[in-house]
Amino acid sequence: RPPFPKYTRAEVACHRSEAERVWVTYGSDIFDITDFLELHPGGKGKILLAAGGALEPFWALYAVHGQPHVLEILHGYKVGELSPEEPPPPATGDPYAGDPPRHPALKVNSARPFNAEPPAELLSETFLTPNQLFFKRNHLPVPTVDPATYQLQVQGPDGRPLSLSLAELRSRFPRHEVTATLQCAGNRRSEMNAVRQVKGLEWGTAAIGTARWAGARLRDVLAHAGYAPDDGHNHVCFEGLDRDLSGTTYGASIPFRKAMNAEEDVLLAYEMNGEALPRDHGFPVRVVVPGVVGARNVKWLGRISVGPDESQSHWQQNDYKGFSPSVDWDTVDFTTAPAIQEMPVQSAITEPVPGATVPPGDLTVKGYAWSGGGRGIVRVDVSLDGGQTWHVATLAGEEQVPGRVWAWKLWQVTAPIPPGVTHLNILCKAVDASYNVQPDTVAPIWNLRGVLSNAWHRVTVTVER
Ligand code: HEM
Ligand code: MTE
Ligand code: MO
Repeated sequence: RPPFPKYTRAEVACHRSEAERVWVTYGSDIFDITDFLELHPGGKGKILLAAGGALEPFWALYAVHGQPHVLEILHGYKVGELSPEEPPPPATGDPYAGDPPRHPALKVNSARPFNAEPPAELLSETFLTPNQLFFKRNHLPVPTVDPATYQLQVQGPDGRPLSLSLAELRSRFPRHEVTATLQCAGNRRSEMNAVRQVKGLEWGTAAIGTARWAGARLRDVLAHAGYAPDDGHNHVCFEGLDRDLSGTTYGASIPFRKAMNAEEDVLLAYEMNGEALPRDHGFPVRVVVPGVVGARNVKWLGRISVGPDESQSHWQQNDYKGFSPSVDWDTVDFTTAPAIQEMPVQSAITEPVPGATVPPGDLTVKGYAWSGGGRGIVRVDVSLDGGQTWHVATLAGEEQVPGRVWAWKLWQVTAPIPPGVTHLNILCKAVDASYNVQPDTVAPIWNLRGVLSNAWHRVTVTVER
C-alpha cells in the first residue's frame, strides 16, 4: 500500500465533529473514527471528548484501553501520520499518580482505575475486614482532598445551600456507629463470565467486606438543612469529588424515605474500623447505606441534593441494573429495570480454596453469608458431595437488631470426608430472615453486566491419599 499521507496537528484539529469527520491521534498515527462513534462501548459522548486531538490523556484515565484488542480496533481506522516535524503531544502526567499505596496481598483486577480484592481465605479470618484488605472499587482516580478546607454541600429545601466543614460534621451531629457489610454488585462476576461473556471487571468472591463505620446520620444532616421525613421528596442524590475529564462526577441516589428513617442507619461516615476513612474508601466522608449495593455508598462525598428524581448519573441510570438472561447489548433498554438497591442473599466458601489438596479425615469449610435490606442470615447449608447431603454450618458474628442486620455472618462447618473419595465438590447456600434462598446455578440468573451473581458457591478440591 502507498505510504500514509502526512498531516499537522492543526489539520487533525479541524476534524472535531461528524460533519467534518472525527479524527484523533495516537502516537504519531492519525485515525478517522467517525464510523466507530456509535459502536464505542464507553459511549459516543466520551469518545467525542478526544475529537481532533490526542487519545493519550483520555486513555491514561480509562486504562481499559491498554489492551491489544482495543489497539487493533483503532488501527482499522488509520488514515494518516503526523508530519515528522510535529511536536509530541504535551505531557499529560499520570492522572493516577496521586493514588494511595496499597497492600501487596490484594489481587488487582484493574490498576487504573484501582479495583482489587483480598484473597478470599483472608476474608474469613476476621469478622471486621482490615481496612488495608477491604476490597477497593474506584471508577476514577482517587481525589486528593484537604480535610482543612473540605466542605460538604447540602442543597436545602428552598434551594439555599448549606455547607459543612469536616469539623462541623464531627461536632454538630451525634456520632453514630454501625457495623455494616458492603458488597459490590459485581461480586462473583467471574462465575457468570464462565457461563457466558459479560461486560465488567473480573471479580472473584471477595468484592465484599465488613467494617465498623462511624459518622453523622444522614437524616440528622438533612434535618439540619431543613428537611422533614414527610416532605414528600422521593430521592436523595450524592455526588463524589472524583471526576472524569469532562468534569462529570461519580453519582448515585437512594430513596428519601430510607435516608430519613432512623432505623435504616444511613451514615455520612468519617471513620472506618476506628481510623479516619482511608483515601481509597472515600476520605474524608462517604455515604454508608447499610443493606444496599456498594454503588450507592458514594465515596469522597461532595454534594447532597434532594428531589423528585433519581440521580441522573450513568451509574444510577445505565449501569447496576439486572436483566433477563435473554437480554443482550443490542436489545438492552436500561429504562426498563430499576436501579439495584437492596442486595439478594449471598454466601461463598473462603476455605478451602478451589483446587486445594486436603488431608483425609475431617474437613473444615469456612465462608461468609450476607443478605441485603437488613435481612439477617438464619442458616447456611454446606455439602461435601455436590448437594446430596448437607451439613448446617455454625454462624458467628455480631448480634444485631432483627430487620437491621447489616453485617455478614462468618460460618464454618467440620465434617468427615467419606472414605475412599478422591475429589470433593463442596457447595454452600444461605437462607435469610425472609427465607430467601440462593439459586442453585448461574445460567438462569446470568445477565449481560454480570451483576447479582449469587448462585450456590462451588469449590472442588482433591483429597490426599
Ligand atoms: C471502553 C475503544 C476512546 C472512554 C472501551 C472499549 C473499547 C473502546 C473497545 C471496551 C473495552 C473492554 O471492555 O474490553 C475505544 C476506541 C477509542 C476510544 C477505539 C478511540 C478511537 C475513548 C475516549 C474515552 C473513552 C476518548 C473517554 C474520554 C471509555 C470508557 C469505557 C470505554 C469510560 C468503559 C465503558 C464501560 O466499561 O462501561 N473503549 N475507546 N474511550 N471507553 Fe473507549
Ligand atoms: N463513590 C465514588 N465517589 N466513586 C466510585 O468509584 N464506587 C462505588 C462506591 N462508591 C465509587 C463510589 C462502588 S461500585 C462500590 S462497590 C463501592 O463504592 C466500593 O467501596 P470501597 O472501595 O470502599 O470498597
Ligand atoms: Mo460496585
